[in-house]
Amino acid sequence: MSLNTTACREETLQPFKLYGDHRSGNCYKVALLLSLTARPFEWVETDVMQQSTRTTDFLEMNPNGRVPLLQLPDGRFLAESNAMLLHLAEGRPYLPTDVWERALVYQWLFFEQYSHEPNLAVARFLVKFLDREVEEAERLKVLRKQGSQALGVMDKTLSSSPFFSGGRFSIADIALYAYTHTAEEGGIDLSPFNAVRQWLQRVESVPGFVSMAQACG
Ligand SMILES: N[C@@H](CCC(=O)N[C@@H](CS)C(=O)NCC(=O)O)C(=O)O
Repeated sequence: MSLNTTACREETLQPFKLYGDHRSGNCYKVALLLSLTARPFEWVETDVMQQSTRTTDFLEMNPNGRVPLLQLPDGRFLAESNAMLLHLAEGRPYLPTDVWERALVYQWLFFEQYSHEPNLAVARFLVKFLDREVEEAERLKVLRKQGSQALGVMDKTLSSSPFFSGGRFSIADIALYAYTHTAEEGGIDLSPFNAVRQWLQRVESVPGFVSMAQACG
């Protein structure tokens, strides 16, 4: 059996399984890339509000108790959304082969997890899903300030480049799109960030792009 046949069997006969909550940007990142790369996958809705990621069965699959969780066609599990993006983009146009451009992808993936998502995603979660605008006012003030700073960093880069690495759409854009397009749901104003708003539209125009509602579920 040729290698190509093996790869084909893995991807067509045994679909990926993605455990995710349909409201989560981290889960959306992975569903979007699976769609863009035309891989069939089974979505397993895992409600974080119901603590479905903290059951004994789920912790068996991911001891960190979080979604997304990707089950590969061979049965192995992979946690962390950006690790999934890197794995699924290997050999695809969404991960540059040039070492510098690839380094820039890593730079933005780490930025997303340290400076961006912890502010934008948490602000959105507190406001939209926990309805704690009043109780968490002080915390939200800090999250919004830091979230706006992250958007400022993105805006500076995007004012001289259409995408984050090598002038081409990559998984860095997927990772950052996920919680940038929902920033205002957490009370973070996108209007000062012209280049970011134009980039959001560019991402949405990428061939094969699917929205969060279309991708997750
Ligand atoms: N760094 C992780 C973050 C994952 C994460 O925070 N997942 C949230 C949903 S967006 C979750 O599962 N929360 C449920 C919980 O903590 O119990 C990633 O990028 O995958």
